This record gives sequence, structure tokens and C-alpha cells, in this order.
Amino acid sequence: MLHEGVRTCSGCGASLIAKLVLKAARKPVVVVSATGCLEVATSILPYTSWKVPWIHNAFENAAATASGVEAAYKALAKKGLIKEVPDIVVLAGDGGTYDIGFQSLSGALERGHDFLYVLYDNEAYMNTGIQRSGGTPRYAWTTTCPAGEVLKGKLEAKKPIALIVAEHRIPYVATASPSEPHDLIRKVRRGLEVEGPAFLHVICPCPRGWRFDPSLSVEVARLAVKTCFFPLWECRWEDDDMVLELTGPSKLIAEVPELKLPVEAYLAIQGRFAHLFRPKRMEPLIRQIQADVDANWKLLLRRAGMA
Ligand SMILES: Cc1ncc(C[n+]2csc(CCOP(=O)(O)OP(=O)(O)O)c2C)c(N)n1
Repeated sequence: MLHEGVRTCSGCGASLIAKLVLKAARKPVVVVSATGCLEVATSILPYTSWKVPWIHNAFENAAATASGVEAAYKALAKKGLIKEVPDIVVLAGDGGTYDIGFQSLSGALERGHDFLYVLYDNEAYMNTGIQRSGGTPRYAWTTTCPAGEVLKGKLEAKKPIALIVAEHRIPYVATASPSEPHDLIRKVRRGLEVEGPAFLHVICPCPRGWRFDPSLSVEVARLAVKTCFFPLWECRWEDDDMVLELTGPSKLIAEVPELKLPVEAYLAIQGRFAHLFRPKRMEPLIRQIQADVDANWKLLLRRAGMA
């Protein structure tokens, strides 16, 4: 449901994710896009790449727009003017979700609107030139947290957005990767099926911003999962309990811990982390990233009842 020849960069994770999300949808679907790479590259006047109804809104209000779309369709259905309410899917980047759009997202989740919010997380504001966001991981280079003599990229850790969203106690939250398309498609379907808000956090490799060869996009996403830098899980609430389950390769790693690769395998193939390896190896910083990964992984294992 996305036309061929989308004008995203070659190897762009966002267009791959959008394609998989739309493939997964079974009912008529309306897409809401926050300002960002995917929106810009798919709507260059006078063209559109969307074969489905699509609305572009400002950077800060994708979830508010989706709430209005949902309310409007529900009103039409109530009046008998349409037979069924379509599925409503938001596609937004990390800047539009972790940072500037967070207030509209949190409000819409609290009000309980029925839509699936897909965060494609390329870990920086890519459309405007690779600026840091709340989703940028520690020690990654961006144009606003450069790596040089003094600073070594972003000093702060990545915000745990999916767990923060899960604490809104919405019916369904999951993470996914384009390297695991079946897992991703199943989660999109689950998110669309539940009554109320659903949130899908997808790791989104960006060859331009992460500085790797475009042919490696899916491999980079795969390594994010295999190193537990980006574990795959899903969660729902039963009464007052969070029920979290690891899925796909992450479930396997939880069962067979020797399969967990060192995070270096993921860092070393990306230019945004090159300063950790050249001109000399920054052992304490690499160890700090590994410690971040291990701590997050341990927390998930505990929440999944596997540790
Ligand atoms: C209020 C506001 N501030 C800044 C901008 C400029 N702007 C447009 S897109 C963008 C970056 C989007 O980043 P992200 O949400 O991570 O999506 P990506 O471009 O990486 O896909 C920015 C800063 C804007 N459109 N509106």
C-alpha cells in the first residue's frame, strides 16, 4: 500500500517498516504521519506514495490528530453513515515521539483512543540533519552531540520509551525489528485487534545518520536484536499486573544466554560509534554501553519472570 519508488534514501529502515505495517493491516486503514523523514519523502508535491488515506500533521501532535480521526469515524458509524471504523495507524519518528510529540501521545493513551502508534526509531532527528533526540543512545555521534577531543557523542542514555508507554496501562505494547518481519507483522495485527491504544516501537536503521553501507540495514537491525541492544518483547496488563513476554530471537537468548552477542558486534559496524574504536579503543565507554544493555536486559528478564 506504499507505491514503489518511494523517495527515501536507499536502505532506509522507515520505508521498510511502513511497508511491513501496511502489509499486516487487514481492514481499510488510515495513516497519520508526524513530520519527519517518512512524511517528507512520501509526499513531495505534486506526488504521493500512499495508496491509503493519509494525513500529515505537525511534528508535535500525531496522536492528537489520530484521536480526532478516530472520534470522527466513530461518530459517522454511530450515525449509520459508514459500516465500520477503519484501522488507524500513526507512523512517527523518535523526535516526534520521545520528545516533542510525547504530550499528545500520553494524552491520547490516557483517553484510551483506539489506534496503533508505530514509532520508527532511527535514534535522531534525521530529516533535519541528524540532531540528537531522547532516543539517541549513549555515546552515539550526532551533529548536536559530536564526537571530538572532549565530548564522545551523546552523554545521556536512551529513554526507555516503550516501558514508559507501557506504564500508561494500555492494552498492548511491543517492540519489533525489520529483521524479524513475521514477528513485526504479528505484533501489528495484535495492536490493531485490541480495543484501545496500542504502541509498537520499531528499531529503524538509518544508513545516512548511523553511517553504514545501505546494503547492511537489515543486518544492523538483526545485530541490535542479537546483542540485546534492542530486545523484542510484548506486554499487556492483566488486572494490575504487567504481563511481559520476550519474543523471537530475544526469547531464545533468554533461554540460551550464550547466544547473546557482545554489543561491540553492533557498534563496530556503524560510523556513529567509530570514535569508540579509532584512533584508539575507548574501553571504558564500550564497557559503559555494555553495562547499559545488560541492565536493560536484566530488567526485561525480571519483568518476563525469567530471572
Ligand atoms: C515545532 C517544530 N519544530 C521543528 C520542526 C522541524 N522538524 C521537522 S522534521 C524534524 C525532525 C524529525 O525527527 P524524527 O521525529 O526523529 O523523524 P525522522 O526525521 O528521523 O524520520 C524537525 C526538527 C518542525 N517541523 N516543527
